[in-house]
Amino acid sequence: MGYRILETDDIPAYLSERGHWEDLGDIAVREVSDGNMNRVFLASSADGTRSLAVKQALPWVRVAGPSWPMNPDRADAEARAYEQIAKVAPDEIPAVHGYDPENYALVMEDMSDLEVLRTLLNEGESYGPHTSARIGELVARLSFATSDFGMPSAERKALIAASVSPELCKITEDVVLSEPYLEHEHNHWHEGVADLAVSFRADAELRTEVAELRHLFMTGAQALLHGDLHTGSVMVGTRDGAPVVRVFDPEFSFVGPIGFDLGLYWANALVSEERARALGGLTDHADQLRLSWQAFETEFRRLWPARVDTFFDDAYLDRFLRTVWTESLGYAGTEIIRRIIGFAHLTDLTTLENPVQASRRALLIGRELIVNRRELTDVESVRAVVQAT
Ligand code: SR1
Ligand code: MG
Repeated sequence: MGYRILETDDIPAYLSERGHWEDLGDIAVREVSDGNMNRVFLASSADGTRSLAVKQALPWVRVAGPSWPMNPDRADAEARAYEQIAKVAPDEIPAVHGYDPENYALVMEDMSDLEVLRTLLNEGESYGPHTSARIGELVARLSFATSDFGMPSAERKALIAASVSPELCKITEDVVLSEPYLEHEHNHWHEGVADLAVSFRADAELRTEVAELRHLFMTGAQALLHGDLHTGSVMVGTRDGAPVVRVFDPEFSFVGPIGFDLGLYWANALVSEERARALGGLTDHADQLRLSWQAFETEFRRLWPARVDTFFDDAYLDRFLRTVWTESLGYAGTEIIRRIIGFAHLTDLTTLENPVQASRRALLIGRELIVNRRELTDVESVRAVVQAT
């Protein structure tokens, strides 16, 4: 039949054809698309006992429309990433009930009982003690298992080849790692930060550091990444009295530098902190970089002795983790900056009545994280940057 773009009314028959739903008299569907790229539908039975999510990749960037074409095979990357993450952190991703490569559609667990982390934070809620630790642990498990430390060399070469994702990587290379530092039609910003946008474009030191991070993103095939691990890619809540953290939307997944995932998470935490500061509602924001890094490092070190060979010894582990830390800070800086003067902005700031002070602070913190990342050797030094800004 070929690729067809699904509308709300198509979902019942689609789920039935794919063997996911029997009683077509008892299904209600609504579209809940929210991200920049794809469409998402929720199907549920009248009594609420059954529900499923259908996510389909469109042949364009959803928020831009057909004027920005995009290969829908990014859904293949997402399905592959879920398969890999399921091997090491099955409880931290949604259950995938089926992938339809002809229609680039995933049928998944309905997570509408959970909340998007960004939404909660924007409402003034705290992270709680589990969220960032679970994120750090997930990144450690996925990155260790798909690195040369945790996977046989030939298997890893096959993973790298299977995970090549040129179009999605190009988006990141452009909208995250170059356009904000160039004149580009995608860029926009609040007039209150216009001077910083101009000065960042003329900032030779900053541009050279971003060039290094961009080049590493293009060449540093360390491990399979989520690829877009911001607070809008995380859902949190409670089920049966236990905290639940689910990471979703890994369509930007590819084999890249481990620090990219941590860096994106940290950037979004830091921007959220600036929102909370602007509103006078700071909660546990200042703890999140530490909690996620400690969990990442602890888990990576725990996994290490099981797989280490005589060449990758403990001294090399220390060196490797220091490098991941430094690169994570750099990527955090690029993510902050692109979310304020690039294409895709954050509701953390755009929904503030007056976003100028928070945006300016975030931009300056972002620049510091990039330019001085090698000197910021621990969590306290990063906190000192935030406090000194
Ligand atoms: C054109 S897409 C811009 C952004 O949306 C996605 O969610 C990624 O963050 C990407 O960089
Ligand atoms: Mg997304």
